[in-house]
Amino acid sequence: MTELAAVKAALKTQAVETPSWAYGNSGTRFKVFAQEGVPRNPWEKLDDAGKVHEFTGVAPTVALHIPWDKVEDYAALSKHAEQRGVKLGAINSNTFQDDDYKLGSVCHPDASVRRKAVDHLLECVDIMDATGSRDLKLWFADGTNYPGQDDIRGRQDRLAEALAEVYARLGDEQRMLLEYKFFEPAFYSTDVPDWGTAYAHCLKLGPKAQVVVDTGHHAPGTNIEFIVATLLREGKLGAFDFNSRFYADDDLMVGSADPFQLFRIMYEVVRGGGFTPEVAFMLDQCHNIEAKIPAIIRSVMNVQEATAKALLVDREALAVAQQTGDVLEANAVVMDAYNTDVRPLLREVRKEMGLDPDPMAAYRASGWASKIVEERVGGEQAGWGA
Ligand code: PSV
Ligand code: MN
Repeated sequence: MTELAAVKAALKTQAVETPSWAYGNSGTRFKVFAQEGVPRNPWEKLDDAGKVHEFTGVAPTVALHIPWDKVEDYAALSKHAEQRGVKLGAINSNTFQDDDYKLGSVCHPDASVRRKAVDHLLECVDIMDATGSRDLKLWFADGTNYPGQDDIRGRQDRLAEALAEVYARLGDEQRMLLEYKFFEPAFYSTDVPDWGTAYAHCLKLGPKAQVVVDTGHHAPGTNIEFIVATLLREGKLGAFDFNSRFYADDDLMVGSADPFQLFRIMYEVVRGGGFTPEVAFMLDQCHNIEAKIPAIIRSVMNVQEATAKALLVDREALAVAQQTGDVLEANAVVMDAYNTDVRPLLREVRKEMGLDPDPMAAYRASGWASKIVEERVGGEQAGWGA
């Protein structure tokens, strides 16, 4: 196989998981702007996710968020997804929206609140059994706002205990993905603030516990690709939550703020052998002011473009330059790949996959946007928190 054929073959295997919550209404703490045609339930979210996959060919799974996507019959939901060409993906837990969780969930000082939180996580594993999902994704809003508010170290013990109970409940093929975030909603201390804390917990738990890198969850200037390289080297990179940020956890379209960073991250993924199904490539975004489905299509395409560029890095030439200390040449090799216009290549890949080469135009021409505006009237639109 020529090198270009190998790059194309790799691109055809790409899988980007889209989040159910990105299809619903969302906003900031100031205002949620409703859009016409937004899904009213998990079934309609899957209808939209099916469209993203239909036009991109590389978004075959959809992450659910419990309880927002709770249904009576998960087998029926899985079937509904499959009829739309997609499958159910990671199950995201929610231990941050009940009054009980004011002082935390699994790290709460009160054992009865911890029990409630752990029971929710166990319920999520039950749902995984029903949906056939591999991954349980955990993000905790736990932390403190004031020095002295709680015992920072004691909270780590409570976290470890809760995670161990859930870990023990996982089936052979199931995994726990632990996500970190450096701040918010707690501002003084956060219980899983960084990759080191997540890694330490996952290491103790065992091989089924893996770290999630949410690209929006780092302080400005953080070298995220270094974290990716390190976690891959340690066999502990389980997943990405892709998005872009300008200031904080902005959850904007991945690749919109800093496509070069996304390329650098994807290069370390490729370099570290992480471009496999063992690493879940998920979006964690919200579309507050832009149309949701095309924004998700655009995001998937941005990931594809960064991946194509990462795959195009001439690694042999790079190794020679690095070995001989040719700093300028090494940097030039990386920049050559980054500066390549990969859009023609991706258009070819799509044609070979039987897709329209321009997913954005194909979606626009499909009439889906006006169909859902016409049909989805009445009922309550899904949104962040519902
Ligand atoms: C909150 O920061 C958050 O965006 C986390 O990144 C989770 O992955 C997501 O919500 C869904 O719970
Ligand atoms: Mn996330």
